[in-house]
Amino acid sequence: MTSKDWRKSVVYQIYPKSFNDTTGSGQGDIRGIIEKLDYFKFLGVDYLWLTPVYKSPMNDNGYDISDYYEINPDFGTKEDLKELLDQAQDKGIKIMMDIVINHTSTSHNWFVESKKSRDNEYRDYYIWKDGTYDAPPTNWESKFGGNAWTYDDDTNQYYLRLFDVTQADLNWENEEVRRKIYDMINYWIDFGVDGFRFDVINLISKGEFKDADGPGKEFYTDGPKVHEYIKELNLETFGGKDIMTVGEMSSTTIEHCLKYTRPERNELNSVFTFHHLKVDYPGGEKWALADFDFLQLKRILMEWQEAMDQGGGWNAIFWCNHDQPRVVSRFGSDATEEDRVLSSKMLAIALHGLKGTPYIYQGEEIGMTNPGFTRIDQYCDVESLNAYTSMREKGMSIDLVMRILASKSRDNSRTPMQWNDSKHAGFTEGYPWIEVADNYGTINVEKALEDKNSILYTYRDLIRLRHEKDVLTYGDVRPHLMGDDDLFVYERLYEGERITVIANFRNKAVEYPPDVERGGEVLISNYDKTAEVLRPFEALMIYGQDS
Ligand code: TEU
Repeated sequence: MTSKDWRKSVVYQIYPKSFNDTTGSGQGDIRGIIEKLDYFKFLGVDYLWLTPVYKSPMNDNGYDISDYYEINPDFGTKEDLKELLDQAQDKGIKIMMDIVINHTSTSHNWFVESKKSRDNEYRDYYIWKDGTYDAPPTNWESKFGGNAWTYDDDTNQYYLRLFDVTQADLNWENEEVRRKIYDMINYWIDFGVDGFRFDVINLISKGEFKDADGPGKEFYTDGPKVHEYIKELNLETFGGKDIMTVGEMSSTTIEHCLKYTRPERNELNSVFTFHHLKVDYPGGEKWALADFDFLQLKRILMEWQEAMDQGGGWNAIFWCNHDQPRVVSRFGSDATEEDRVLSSKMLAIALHGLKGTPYIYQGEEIGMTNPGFTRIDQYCDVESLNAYTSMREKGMSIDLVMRILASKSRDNSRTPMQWNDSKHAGFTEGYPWIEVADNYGTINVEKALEDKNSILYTYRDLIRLRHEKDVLTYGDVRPHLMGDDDLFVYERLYEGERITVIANFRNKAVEYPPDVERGGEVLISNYDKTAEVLRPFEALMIYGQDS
């Protein structure tokens, strides 16, 4: 594939720790990914994105990097990574690395030095500010709960950490920091990687350090110099090279995302945004139970589709990642086996017709579900454990807190990949670092491969269609029936071709919408034949001419 065609790619996200263990350690490793390359070849994906595999104390599962140039021995060696790149390349698959440059681990040598004294040469690599023992520099909240500043006894100052206490924010104002980051990225480009996912890249430019009315996001989200920094990053590293980039954008706006992705601005190829994944946060609160708001979901997805399309930007499109619960348990239904299969396929069809780069999160292609943990000792994620403590401190009952975690925790998508029905789902011969969901006897890759009607084959067909039909890549987006409570309907239009996507999000029969053109060939569906009405969770993609 030439660099010109990157827009036709489909990406598969791997969470290496939970993917495939070849050593019996209970944690997945790079050789485990190599072992499964034929599986990706079968699926037909173009890129694999690996969440961080660098040296790390793993307090946030690798998003706390202590050495950007080393591989965490739990995952293997640099030679393993090289072998993965080579073998993947032989099969026509490219590798994207995760780059975490908003912060480092506090075990990173830069921070260890920085913390030694106020006049240490690395002091200014991080954001140190004065405060008093009980009054931090500002009242900003950490994304993982509590105040965003941590007091250091030795030097009597606070350092900023928007995430965990062990994830200190880098000072991007410091040119030397930026230079070292660019050198590191160039090292990985020379190493042979084909793309990058930039972690929370829109948080790197901090503005004023003032108290906020809310959590303080406005002081560092899409901050004053963010575009300047990203342009510099582009120019100094991947710009002009055959490297695909996606920026993870926290609480961003369409206006900024157009700037991040318009090709002529030389920033990034594409963006992950999350507004559509907050439609089950009542009053903006993640740690609460609520049905998802279907009309809001459609509104947000279509607003981004249209604005990015018309403005010449580019979205990454996705239902799930390692920070989100499983989509079938969230926007579909896992109540019965039939519901799970139908609604997983429906969600896949609804998403893969959209404009942008589709991302598939490991296990989504076989319809993996939330594991339904019921005890706090089953959870590992730092955010979930903090949320547990804070909810309990507020006086919420254990029962309610456990139900909220079972629906919202990031660990929902971090349970081991379900390969077959043998012990621990074939993920490890040791003892898994986090429990395997107990439905692995029914939901696993081996079973899915044997059944041509499985969810896996729907994903495979959707990936093939993305490669075959230019209209899916380049077509304009035309939403329909935005006020309909049950159906998600849109068209894609390109050079006289039309694809219509109709998805029934409800577990009940619904009339076909009379005004939607549905003549043409059914490219893909989750039912054998069409009927007079749309059956429960029915979804189809229809291909025709645009008159
Ligand atoms: O996530 C950034 C982020 O803000 C989230 O999606 C976050 O997990 C969520 O808001 C919590 O509710 C990225 C990574 O994807 C995540 O795994 C890391 O923990 C985080 O950055 C810090 O590096």
